[in-house]
Amino acid sequence: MTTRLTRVDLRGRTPTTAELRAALPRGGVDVDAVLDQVRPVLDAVRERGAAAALDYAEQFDRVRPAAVRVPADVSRRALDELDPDVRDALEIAIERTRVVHADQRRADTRTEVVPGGTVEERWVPVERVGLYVPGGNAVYPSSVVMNVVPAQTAGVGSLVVASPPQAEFDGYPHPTILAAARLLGVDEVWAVGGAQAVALLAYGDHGAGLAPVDLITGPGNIYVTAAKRLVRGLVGIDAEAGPTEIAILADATADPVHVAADLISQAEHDVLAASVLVTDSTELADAVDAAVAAQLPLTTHAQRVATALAGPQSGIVLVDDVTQGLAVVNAYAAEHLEIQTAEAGAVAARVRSAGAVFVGPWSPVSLGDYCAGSNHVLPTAGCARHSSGLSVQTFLRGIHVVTYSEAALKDVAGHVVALANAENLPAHGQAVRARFESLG
Ligand code: HSO
Ligand code: ZN
Repeated sequence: MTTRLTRVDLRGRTPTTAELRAALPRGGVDVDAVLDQVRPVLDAVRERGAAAALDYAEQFDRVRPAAVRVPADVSRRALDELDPDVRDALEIAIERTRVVHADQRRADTRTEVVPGGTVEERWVPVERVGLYVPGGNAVYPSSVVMNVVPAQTAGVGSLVVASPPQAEFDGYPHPTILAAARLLGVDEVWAVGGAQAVALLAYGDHGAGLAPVDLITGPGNIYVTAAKRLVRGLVGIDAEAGPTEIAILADATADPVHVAADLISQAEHDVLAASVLVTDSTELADAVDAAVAAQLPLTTHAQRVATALAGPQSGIVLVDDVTQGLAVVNAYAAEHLEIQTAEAGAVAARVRSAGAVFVGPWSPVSLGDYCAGSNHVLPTAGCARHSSGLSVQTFLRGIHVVTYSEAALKDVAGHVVALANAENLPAHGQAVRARFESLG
């Protein structure tokens, strides 16, 4: 198992942002490449609903649940039998996540543009949301929390969770997922995964009692992502989640053992996960390499981690100083960015692009994955340049409500007509004029 991370040396160079992006380690999954495989799955589920989804589960995963909708007593039993320590931890995670997300709720606004002319912005929750919770390498009850809490805080009235059926649990999703959903008060859970789950949520199945949703959130594998891309428009989607990423901006003050542990922690998700250290200290870089080598054999998923760390998406970037390091991490726009430098708070304040920032030696990404109160569904693959993680806002729509009086309309009528004529849309102007012409 080789563990020395690939190095990119930017010292003494002043690359542009575009050059930086090209030089930095970054993986990527080719979602386009599987679209043709996913399309027939969507078509089949649109035509045959849950029955088709069951057939795909059997074909792809060799599992067929007795019922696609998880019966209430199965979920109840999952919560009753949940390890008490896990239950306590989930309750803490839920509580903290609720506190943070409650503060995100936007207030409606009402602006008096002119006397007699107002524009309100009303924030209205999405009616029905489908939350996808992946199976695969790990079981993610924490992702149930991170999806459900902001949706509930936004006031979403109807929530449905979909998660892949598991052969060892009678074809139902992992009991910890069921327990988490129940703890959060979500009682509609469907044992369906992959592209067929996204299709079923988007199209619904009247006969099976599954109403279509308006928005689908939650990460998944490449097929789930491809399916989300294909149903986008018919339904909303949160984002296209790629493999997880951690970038750490660290200087000589950082503890290499902590840095190594954090790089390893996110590499544990996936062989395609990205772990990137950006530092101005070659001593730290060497010490992190050594610490990774020491810790790797002791970690449970050593092979998966080693593959992720050796991949082209992971590495150590050497920079002249923290200022150049900031340019690098801003260009990279990591899903998670740790700042382990002197004056970490001041350095963090200069970050412009990251899904979430973890400041100082006592704020590892794993804290944010579970119990910080922040959300762990975050933009990957550089999307933090233009997008945010999941929040209450994801589940709200802003509606402008326009109310003008006769006098206020009359006052601005000439300007509406002028712009309508400039766009060669005179009927637009006439719609205003007609109101005053009829009055003489
Ligand atoms: N780091 C992952 C979230 C997660 N970690 C769930 C553990 N469980 C993506 O932000
Ligand atoms: Zn994680």
